[in-house]
Amino acid sequence: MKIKVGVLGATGMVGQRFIQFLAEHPMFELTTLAASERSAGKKYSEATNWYLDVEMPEKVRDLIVTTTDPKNKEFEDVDIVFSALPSDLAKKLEPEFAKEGKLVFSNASAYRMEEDVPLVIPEVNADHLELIEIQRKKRGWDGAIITNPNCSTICAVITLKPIMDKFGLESVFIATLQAVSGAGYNGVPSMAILDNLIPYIKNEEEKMQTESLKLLGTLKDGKVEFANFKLSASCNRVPVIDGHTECIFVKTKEEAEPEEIKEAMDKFDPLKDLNLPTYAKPIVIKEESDRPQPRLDRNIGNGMSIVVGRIRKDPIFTVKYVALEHNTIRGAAGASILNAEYFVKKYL
Ligand code: 11C
Repeated sequence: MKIKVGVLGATGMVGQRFIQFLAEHPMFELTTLAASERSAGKKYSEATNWYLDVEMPEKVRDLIVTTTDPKNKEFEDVDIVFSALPSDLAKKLEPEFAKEGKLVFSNASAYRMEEDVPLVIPEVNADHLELIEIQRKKRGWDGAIITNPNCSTICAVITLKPIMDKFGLESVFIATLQAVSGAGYNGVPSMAILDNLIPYIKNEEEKMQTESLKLLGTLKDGKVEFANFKLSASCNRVPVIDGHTECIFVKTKEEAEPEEIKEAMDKFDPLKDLNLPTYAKPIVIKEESDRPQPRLDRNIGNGMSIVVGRIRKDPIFTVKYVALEHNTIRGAAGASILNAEYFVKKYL
């Protein structure tokens, strides 16, 4: 039997991506869509301004949107909620759902760095899910909050993991070129940045610098020991609709040739035998010297693969390369759904 699921923040950009992937899902039945008071009581098709490049699934058009109150009858049979709430609302509401026994798979940043909250990319640190038991005991919840990282963090960390495992990491520098959809619902109209670049994204560099070290850290005695290498990020908004590009410079502990790095990335496919519906090969390598490009490559693996190109020697670091991620799929809704699929397969 399918597990009943709901989406919090269903009318926003990431909420819509959740719906795209959950409307027809082999493990989950999407029954409940929640948003603000303004949308509640309306049919979903009337409550939302559908922004995506795919059609609104027929199944959700007539669903009546409810409010984000876990006591609403629409949440009665729901076991999992996916949260696309803005961070301030997530801070307040996600614990209310966890208290009511729901598993909250959250894309919000509110709880990512709390000691007892798993911050997970299943290909990288699935074992951190064990923190849930500590969280439940400490907070007295029947449910739990499980988070996925910021989109630009996911892109970098997936490519860094196979390098770290094989050669060790000493220092990493990342310059990002981030799509306007990362800025949320108002991002697309903000193509007013055409012919421009904004060299600042609030809190983004800090998130990349802290979340990456938690993700690549080791779980020991119920705590995450953060990874011990230096990471510096410089984040920029560019006039691309979907698809974050990152120029990544890596100094490894042991010597490594670009071909060896490429091989390690290409072989990295840790969950392939689990048959998770949203899983795709985590890293796809492009050989052409002008790839990856957002328009050509962001939908590879249904938007779930990180596309890497231009792996080459660097005169200061060991290697440098370019990575591309569909930021609202692999970097947000898809990441959260993959966490839930993994959790259900492993623990339920
Ligand atoms: C951006 N990375 O592109 C941000 C959006 O912490 O999940 C995602 C923010 C987050 O502006």
